[in-house]
Amino acid sequence: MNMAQNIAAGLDRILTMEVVRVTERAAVAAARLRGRGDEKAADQVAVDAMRQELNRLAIKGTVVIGEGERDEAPMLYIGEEVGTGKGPAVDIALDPLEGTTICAKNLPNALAVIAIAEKGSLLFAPDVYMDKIAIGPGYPDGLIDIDVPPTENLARLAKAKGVAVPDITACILDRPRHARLIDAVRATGAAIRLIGDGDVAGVIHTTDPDETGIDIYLGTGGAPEGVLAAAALRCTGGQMQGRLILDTPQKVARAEKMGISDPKRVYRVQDMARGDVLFAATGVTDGNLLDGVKFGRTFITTHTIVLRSSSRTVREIKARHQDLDKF
Ligand code: VTB
Repeated sequence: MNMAQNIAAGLDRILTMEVVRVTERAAVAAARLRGRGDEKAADQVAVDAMRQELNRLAIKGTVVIGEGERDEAPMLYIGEEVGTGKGPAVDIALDPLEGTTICAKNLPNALAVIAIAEKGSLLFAPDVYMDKIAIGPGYPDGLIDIDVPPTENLARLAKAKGVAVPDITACILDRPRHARLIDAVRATGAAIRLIGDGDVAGVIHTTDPDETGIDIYLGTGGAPEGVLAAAALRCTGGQMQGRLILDTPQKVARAEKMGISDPKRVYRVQDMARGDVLFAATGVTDGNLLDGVKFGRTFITTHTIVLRSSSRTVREIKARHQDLDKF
């Protein structure tokens, strides 16, 4: 494919650079409220900041994964139109502050996150739980399977990596609902990185185990977070499977209204994020892959990762912001 075709086929590549400002700005706003114990306030400033910057982008964007339904979220609600309106029609999944509690407690891996994709190419997921399993790139397709026991997935992964199971580290959200999963993983001798929140980061961490120390993500978290993580994996490579937990008739009905006819369907990365996808995340607090925002006396630094599926380029952007008034 030559470059002209490449551009015609996907998103305008200028967006790859432009999108950085969106997560940077949200991250800086949230970081000002790090460690203040006020999750709501941190989330609110991140939402405001992200929305302002998003509305400067030359796109005709629709939020497909956002802060919630219109009646519960005044800003960045599902269905909200964002951008200048003069530009390509795109779908947007976002989380201005992924890990509000992490930010409020000033713990690692809070992120400002966005994914922009060609219209119609992101899974329109209801805000329910999703069972998830993910590993990084470089393994044969189908190595992991959400329908086999975690011990089997760990054994398969260890074998493919050429290590013993106790050399594998799994990332799991620290929740009572994961007690049995945690016991099962521990019984194999594998290590667990228990995280308080932030499973978008947890999944992304599997893509670079040498850096993060995490080989596999297991457990249930939010479905919207699942789609965001899948968007990242579409760009970096890696495998993920997710299944919505639709355990009440109401949830099944809600999902059906969003176009989901098979409540038990297993979604792979490419089912959750198709077409050309851009993904950006800026660290709010220090983390395994990204540094948090640093407030210097005369400048602010931010650390962002920007990914694009069609070129599979991974960019890290460390920015020094000297015009402090812009935030
Ligand atoms: C995860 C995590 C989020 O929600 O998806 C989790 O990534 C799942 O919900 O940061 P519960 O908190 O109910 O377990 C968050 O913790 C918060 O959105």
